[in-house]
Amino acid sequence: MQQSAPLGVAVIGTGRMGGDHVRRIERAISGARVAAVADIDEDRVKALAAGIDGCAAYTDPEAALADPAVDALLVASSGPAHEAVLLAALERGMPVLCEKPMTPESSAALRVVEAEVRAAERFGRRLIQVGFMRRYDRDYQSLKRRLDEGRYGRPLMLHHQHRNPSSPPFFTSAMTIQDSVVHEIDVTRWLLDEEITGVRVLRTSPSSARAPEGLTDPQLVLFETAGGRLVDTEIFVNCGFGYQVRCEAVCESGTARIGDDRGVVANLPAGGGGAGFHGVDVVPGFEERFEEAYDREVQAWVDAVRRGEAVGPSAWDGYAAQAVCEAGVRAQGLGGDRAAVELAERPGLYA
Ligand code: ISE
Repeated sequence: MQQSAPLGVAVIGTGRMGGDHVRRIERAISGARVAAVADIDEDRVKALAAGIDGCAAYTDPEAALADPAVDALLVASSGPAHEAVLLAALERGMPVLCEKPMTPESSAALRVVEAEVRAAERFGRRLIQVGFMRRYDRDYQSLKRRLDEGRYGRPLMLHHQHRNPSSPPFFTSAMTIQDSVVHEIDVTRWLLDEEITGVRVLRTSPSSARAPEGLTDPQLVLFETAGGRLVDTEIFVNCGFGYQVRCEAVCESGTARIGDDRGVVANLPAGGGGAGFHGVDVVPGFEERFEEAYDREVQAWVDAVRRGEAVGPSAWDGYAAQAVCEAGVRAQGLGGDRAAVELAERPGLYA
């Protein structure tokens, strides 16, 4: 049954992504309001709450959960902080939209899956949606539709390119897998509808001079899937020129590619002699590239929660992605050798 009052959402973690979600719920989402915000940075959280009618500020996420005006959580704090808040929410039967990675370690993700299975026995449904927002992007959705329709025949390979203009100062080589390639991991599992069974990572030698000391960049991450398909991802988090995400499916009777048909197609005069340049604009960051997908993701979550349902990427998807990440991080140390993905048995809740 549809809830009539707007859904009171507590946003946990109000940094770059959390702040963006607060603005999104306030300006672009119907049927929900920001009832509380929580962040360890007290000044930031108080300043944010002061600008929103009826919004409480907390430094302790669990205090936000206990606020009677809060019906649901949007978790955007740092990955290692997710497990505690997810377990507390499951204990209360509170629906959550949790930013990726659900938890950085697959053991923690599996604990969340197990707690959700127990909670589902009490509350009758799944409660967690993981923020793999590319599934809400129009281009990815239309690629998925075409592959599902079999328009090009059986998919055999995927080629992904994932480029960021620069990496934040705290970024590590492991985070290139856990924080960046995790999107390609989810998209691969979703587009091909099967699990990833092995990962290899190859690197250039040396890394790009743009990469900070100690960060391996770019890397080529190769997946094999349960059905024997091959997937490669170029991850380049200091490419310097902008934010670019592409995906090409190579199928038995054709190929389909997304990631170039957005923005303005430009012609530029020749730089120094000879031919001009013809190409498309490249957006500066992921907020611009995926703005609409974030809106659709959060709206789908709000609508489902108000109907008393759970939709979208599940805690199982969050766990499976982290298990692949773990193999990926191991593979980074194997000089191109294969690291097997270890996956627990999928509980019936996620069939
Ligand atoms: C960031 O957290 C994202 O989710 C972006 O989509 C990705 O491109 C970036 O590499 C991540 O750090």
